Order: sequence, then C-alpha cells, then structure tokens
Amino acid sequence: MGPMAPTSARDAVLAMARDEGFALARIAAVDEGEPLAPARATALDALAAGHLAEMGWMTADWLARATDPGAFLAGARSVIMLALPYARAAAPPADGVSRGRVAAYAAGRDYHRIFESKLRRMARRIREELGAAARPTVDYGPLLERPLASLAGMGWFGKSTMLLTPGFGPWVLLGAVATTLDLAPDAPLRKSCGSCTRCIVACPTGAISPEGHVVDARRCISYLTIEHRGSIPLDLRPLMGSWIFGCDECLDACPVGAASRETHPDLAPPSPDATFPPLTDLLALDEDAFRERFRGRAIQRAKRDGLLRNACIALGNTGTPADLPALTAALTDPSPLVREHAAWAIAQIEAREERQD
Ligand code: B12
Ligand code: SF4
Ligand code: SF4
Repeated sequence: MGPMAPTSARDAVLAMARDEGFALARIAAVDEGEPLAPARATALDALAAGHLAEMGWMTADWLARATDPGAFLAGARSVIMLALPYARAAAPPADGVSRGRVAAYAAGRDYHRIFESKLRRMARRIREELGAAARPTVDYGPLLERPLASLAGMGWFGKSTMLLTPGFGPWVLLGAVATTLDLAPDAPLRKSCGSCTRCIVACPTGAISPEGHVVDARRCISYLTIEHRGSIPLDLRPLMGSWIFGCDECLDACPVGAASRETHPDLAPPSPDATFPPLTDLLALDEDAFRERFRGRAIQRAKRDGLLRNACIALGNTGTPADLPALTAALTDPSPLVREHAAWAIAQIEAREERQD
C-alpha cells in the first residue's frame, strides 16, 4: 500500500476524533512557512508587558517552542485540533448558605485526564493504522492551542481572548494531536466580534484591555484564584465576588453560543455543590480532607491553602454574620496565608454589618 492521499488520511483521522466523542475536529497545516509567527510575536509582547504575571514556566523560550509544532514533534506537518463543549453553570441553590463559585470547566472531572486518554488513543491509532508519528497535548503541554485552533478554522479570537466557536461560543476546551501526516487542512473562519464589547464591560477587575484581545493575568480572577501563590492584592479582593476557582464572567457575557447547553457527560458537575460549594465547609478542610474531596478534580491545582484563601475572600465579599464562627476558627489555621485572609474577611463582614445598622 502506498502513502495515503491527504483526503483519505483526513477522513480517517476525523473518524477517529468522532470515535472519541470530540464535538469539533479541525486540521491546521503547519508544514509551510511559520503560520504561528504572529501568535509568537503577540505572546512575547504579552510576556514583555508583564501580562503573563508569575506563570514562571512561560518563558520566552517556552513561548517560542509553544508556537513551533516542529519543536513539539519532529517533522510535524499537521495539527489536529479537538474540542469538547461544556455548559455554563445553572443558578445556585437558593438556601441562604454562603456559597463560592467554581468556573464551569472545573466543576466536573479534571478535563486534562479526560482529554489525555482520548488524545493518547488517537495518537496510538495514527501510529498503528496510518503509520505516521503523532504526539498529543492538552493545556499545559508546550503548544499554544488558541492560535492553532484559529488557524484550523475552529473559531476566532474573541476580544476576551477566548476562542469563539460558531456553535458553542467560548464554551469549549481544547486539545491537540500533532502528526507527520500531510492532512488536507481546514480554512480559517472570516469572523470577528464586530462592535460588541460585552466581555470588556463585564470583567469585574478590568483585566481585558479597552480595545480587547489582551488579558492582563495579574488582574484576572482566573489567574489569581488558580495560579497565584501567596497573598491576593488588597485592591483586587473586593472585585472578586464569590469566585473561588477560575472565573466565567467574560464567557457568561458573550452572546456567541449563549444558547448552547451541550456538555460532554464527563465534564458535567456531579452536584450543585460542586459548582457552588458552601464556603464554611471549605474552611474546615485540612490537607488530607482537601485531597480526598478534590481527588481527580482540576481544583487540586489551587492547593489547599490557596483554595481556603479564596474561600475567605468570597466570604469577605458575600458572607454574613452566620459565617463569622468559621472565619474566627480560621484565624488559628496552620497557614499564615489563610489566617491573613480570614482576618480580612471578618473585617469586611463587620464593616458591612455596621453600614447596615
Ligand atoms: C496561560 C493560560 C491562561 C492564563 C492567561 C490567559 C490569557 N488570556 O492570557 C489564565 C490563568 C489567566 C487563564 C485563564 C483562563 N483560561 Co486559560 N490557558 C492558558 C494556556 C495554558 C496558555 C495560553 C496563553 O499562553 N496565553 C497567553 C496569550 C498571550 O496567548 P493565547 O491566549 O494563546 O492568545 C493568543 C491568541 O489569542 C492571539 N490573539 C489574541 N488576540 C488576537 C487578535 C488578533 C486579531 C490576532 C490575529 C491574534 C490574537 O495571540 C495570542 C498570543 O499568541 C492555555 C492552554 C494552551 N496551551 O494554549 C489555556 C486556555 C487558553 N485557557 C482556557 C480556559 C478555558 C480559560 C478560562 C476560561 C478558565 C476559567 N473559566 O477560569 C480563563 C479565561 C480567561 C481569559 N479571558 O482568557 C482554554 C480556552 C478555550 C477557549 N475556548 O478559548 C485553554 C485553551 C485551555 C484548554 N486546553 O482548553 N488561562
Ligand atoms: S476570566 Fe474573569 S477576570 Fe479574567 S478576563 Fe475573564 S472576566 Fe476578567
Ligand atoms: S462578549 Fe462580544 S466582544 Fe467579547 S468575546 Fe464575546 S462577542 Fe467578542
């Protein structure tokens, strides 16, 4: 059998993506020129401007490799971009309990695990059935996924910096398989946000630049609650509302795909408490209880002290006097970070009560 024609290899790969349940699969050609050179320039500008905050692994060298599929897989000619949709959160239980909010992508099982097994199986089939090299990656791996997905025509760059897909808007998670196969590529979409500015207006911390397309991670609640270690700047705390892991405000505000409620079953939250956890319950978690409760969930990334720090801020912003005993107990938490944020939260709740008297 001779080498497969680009079209039939493409059909074979797309059939594999369907077998794995991916809702979207598009192909970017990366063998000619440097299609990701503009994305590399933008990313290096973001790094130089400090917009990537303290995500230490995102060095200039990492960004250069992350925009070079040939460095990711020797001889890469195509990158297959794959997406799973997930639904925005339903309303929180109306029971008067002070609840935090977890970004919808993180309320179900850890999506990295879900993607990893699907992408690995696809890469193995490409090697075994099509006789070509293939290497998968999701999120933390060294490839910038949004520029690749845009090149593959899966969506366009929203002003929120989210990749907006025609059917699901920003509500998709991405993964990729790079391969040495020469696959017939998809064309980029000719779409844009037009005059819409809803995400920019909706962002609680002003993290999106006034013209859009640039997010300053130093102000982004998603960064602050997930990636940032240590104390949260005082001026940002009151703007963080009840978010304790990630933030969906710029996604919730987006009209594109706003009607979609499609969720891959593995990404669906197991209960309302997974999306809206009672905040004082979180303050009671020690290291072991934290690990047990969030086993297999993306929330592990915030670490125990980080999540309790976030819960204190959410209580400071939305809590009531009923939450004061749990916060007072947190003043003796083993972590100085938690103690400091608990003290801040108590002062916030007391000041709110005084204003209401
Ligand atoms: C670092 C990172 C973050 C950082 C920084 C995000 C940022 N906006 O810079 C933080 C922690 C803040 C973050 C937050 C979130 N993230 Co994040 N994140 C990443 C990660 C690991 C790298 C992205 C990155 O390097 N950003 C730095 C900028 C400079 O690069 P970029 O975002 O890729 O943007 C490029 C393009 O947008 C392009 N570009 C931008 N505007 C324009 C305009 C024009 C005209 C052109 C031509 C190009 C262009 O240039 C940029 C540089 O190359 C990717 C996974 C990956 N490997 O790619 C996930 C990823 C981007 N994140 C994702 C998600 C889901 C989120 C959150 C929604 C999670 C949440 N609910 O809390 C938020 C959304 C915040 C937001 N508005 O972006 C998804 C996005 C899916 C999608 N539909 O877009 C990804 C792809 C992970 C995944 N595998 O699904 N994230
Ligand atoms: S995730 Fe939240 S804080 Fe970050 S840019 Fe979007 S709305 Fe702003
Ligand atoms: S809210 Fe409007 S401007 Fe922002 S990403 Fe969505 S369509 Fe674009």
